[in-house]
Amino acid sequence: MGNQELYETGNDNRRRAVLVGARCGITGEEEFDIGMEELRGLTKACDIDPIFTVTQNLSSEDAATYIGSGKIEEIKAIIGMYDIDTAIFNNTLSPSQLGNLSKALEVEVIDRTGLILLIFAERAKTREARLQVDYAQLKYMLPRLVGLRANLSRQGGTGGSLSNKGSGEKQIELDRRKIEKEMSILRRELAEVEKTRKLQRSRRSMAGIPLVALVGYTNAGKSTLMNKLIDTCGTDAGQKVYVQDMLFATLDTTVRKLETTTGRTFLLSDTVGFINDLPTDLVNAFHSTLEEALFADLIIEVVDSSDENHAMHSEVTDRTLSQLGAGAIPRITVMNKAERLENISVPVVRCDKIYMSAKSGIGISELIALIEKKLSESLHLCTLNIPYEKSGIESQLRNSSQVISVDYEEDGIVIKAYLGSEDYGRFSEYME
Ligand SMILES: Nc1nc2c(ncn2[C@@H]2O[C@H](COP(=O)(O)OP(=O)(O)OP(=O)(O)O)[C@@H](O)[C@H]2O)c(=O)[nH]1
Ligand SMILES: [Mg+2]
Repeated sequence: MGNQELYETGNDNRRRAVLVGARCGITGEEEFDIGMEELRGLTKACDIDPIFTVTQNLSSEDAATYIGSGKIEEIKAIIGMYDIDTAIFNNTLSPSQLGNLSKALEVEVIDRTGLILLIFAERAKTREARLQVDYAQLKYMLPRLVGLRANLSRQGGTGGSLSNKGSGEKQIELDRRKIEKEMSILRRELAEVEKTRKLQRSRRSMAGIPLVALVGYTNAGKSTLMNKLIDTCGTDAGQKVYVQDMLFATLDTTVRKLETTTGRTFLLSDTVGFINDLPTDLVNAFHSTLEEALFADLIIEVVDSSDENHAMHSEVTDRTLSQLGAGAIPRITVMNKAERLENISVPVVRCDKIYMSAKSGIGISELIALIEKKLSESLHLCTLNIPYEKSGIESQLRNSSQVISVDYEEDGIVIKAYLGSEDYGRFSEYME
């Protein structure tokens, strides 16, 4: 059983791919279709033209080649007919399946994990992201050296495969031991970078400025919203982030300081988006980047409300946040791109959910009001009266809270400040 679909004739200069998906056992039909559509998006994000798609229903996967021998012949015919140079599988292939398929199909074979790694390798810019991607690539390559080498020799060392791109180009010639050595060096460097990130984080929390983290499915509009918020209340003009209609436009974490018209300051972070079936190795590799959400005082979940699969996207976001241990952090849900919805005239605020349009800026002031409201729920605006003999508390508060005003009165120092829960408990005896 199965079917085929021709997409487009493709661009002459780009690589041309046949996309292959096998629906095995429990996967529902709808979920499978969404997965295949996403694979197309990932392929394009990698600058490869998806020319043809082949799908198949399987009761169980073939241990040697995942799909059966009949299907292999069918795909080989398509490859010949449409001048295709790459076969991209939506399934995760075992090292031997990858090697066998590469031999049988006589084109480069990439699976979903390999494809996401290629995109990440292309986009990673900061040192931390580069180290994380390099590490994940080596880990992926290690058990697949034979299959990947077959890919490489076929291409004569040119093209844009995992096996010969960026760090991969050198690594494929190295033997297993060399790769392992490289991985241990990267692990050490990553540990250093993570230490720096932790230090930055603790400095930020010492400064008492709350952190608001943008999270959500890839392409939902997080970076667009970040830029709109920077436009509206940024303290450093001109420091915009990258926006693109493609999956995984953002891989690095950016943090900006914002100040609202009412004088509330907060830090806003934009980071890598989530996707269904994000390979575990990548979640692990990007843990320190994704962890940014874990230390947030408030999470803004950005959803592309115009995407018919937005409910599934939200589920994935929820699941990923819980896995990271960030499930209980207060949250605002931004139903973005809502100008595309017919039955809603933006903006609409419903409790902690807002229907808005980050691109046009409609709803931005309502969102800022919502952020201020949620932040003040987690922070307490207090007036404290500190006796002069305890004046050390003033500098403690300046370090750990957001101080609004300080007045030196006759009977003590009167301080107005937003206190986090910890300080709120610690200094409650001085509250008026
Ligand atoms: N129609 C419409 N498009 C939007 C809106 N917000 C963002 N977009 C578009 O959606 C696409 C993705 O936007 P990004 O801001 O890059 O999305 P992201 O969530 O940062 O994506 P990744 O970094 O890839 O995870 C871009 O083409 C934006 O122009 C909106 O409110 N309405
Ligand atoms: Mg982005």
